[in-house]
Amino acid sequence: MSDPFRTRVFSGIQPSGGLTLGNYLGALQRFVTTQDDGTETIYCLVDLHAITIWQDPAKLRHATRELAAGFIAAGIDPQRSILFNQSQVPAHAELAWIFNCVARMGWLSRMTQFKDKAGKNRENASVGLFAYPALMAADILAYHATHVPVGEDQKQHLELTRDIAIKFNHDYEVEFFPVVEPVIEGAATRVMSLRDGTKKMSKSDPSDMSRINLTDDADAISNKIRKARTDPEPLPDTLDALTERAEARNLVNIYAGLAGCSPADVLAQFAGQGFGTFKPALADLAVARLAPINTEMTRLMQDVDEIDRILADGAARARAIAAPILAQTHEIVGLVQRREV
Ligand code: AQP
Repeated sequence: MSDPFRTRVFSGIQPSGGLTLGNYLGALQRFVTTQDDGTETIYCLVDLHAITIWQDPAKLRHATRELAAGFIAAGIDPQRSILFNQSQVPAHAELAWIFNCVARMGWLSRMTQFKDKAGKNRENASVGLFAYPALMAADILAYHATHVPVGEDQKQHLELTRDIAIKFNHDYEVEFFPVVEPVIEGAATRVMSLRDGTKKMSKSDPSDMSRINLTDDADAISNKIRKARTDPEPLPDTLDALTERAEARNLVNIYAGLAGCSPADVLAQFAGQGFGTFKPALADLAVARLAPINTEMTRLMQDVDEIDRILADGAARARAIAAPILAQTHEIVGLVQRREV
């Protein structure tokens, strides 16, 4: 298909807890550089996704505002980017319904995130958790977004977004929805738990020691890095030698992500040194990068009305883009709409 769509970046993060270092390195840090490149950027706090697993209402409201504060503290400018929470723009849920009718049960059944989050008791998982990727496709395609920066874990969902766009275009004989490009880049596209190098660092992991939160203070960050699981060997001088050392590899990748260099550069600097040297260096770097964000988040959270005003303004701008795309979708599908007379 020819590419008639202008470059527009969309991405989101769930307010299902506080921001982690994984969210920061895998997503947020890159959201800022994309905005600063001058690309049109739309960033969404995906609260409708968060409730696919039960959330305490007061905590959800707090987490949504804190997430907005985290975006702004990390460098998202709500004038240059559109920043809003998903539930304020009805087009997401409306388009998701249409995509529920395009996506196939078999496609959704293969999603590893559903399998992981539903666990053994799938019969008891919410229908929303199963349909999550169709809502994610709607988030993106409601804006005709062309590029989606995400961490490695979202790759499969983005492939499904592409499949939905292709099937919709095919079934209705149109070239209406763009086939989006995932943007998975950088040294830390998959930050792992500090307690288990085979598990993703996650905001909903029951162990707080498994992750660094953007709200952690300097002491907490240093303590978590000091206690991070590692092995007794010194750091090697090649990446290949880290293949079987998941925890060591993770800390090297985190260092590279925070320093803006490659894991090979990190090894060039620290090869032959043990974790007694490397961990304090990593802790200093993490504190230097994250403490200013933490301070700014705390300041922003003192004016919740201002955060709500920013989200309402972003939502109005988002609705203005999504509404005509949804109306055209209705027209293509054959849903009769009220006409102006
Ligand atoms: N560990 C990670 N490493 C790199 N990137 C990550 N992302 C999440 N965890 C890591 C990226 O952050 C963005 C937002 O993710 P999300 O909040 O929508 O959902 P998630 O991927 O399910 O993140 P969490 O922290 O694991 O949340 P919970 O625990 O609620 O499921 C995405 O771009 C994601 O790739």
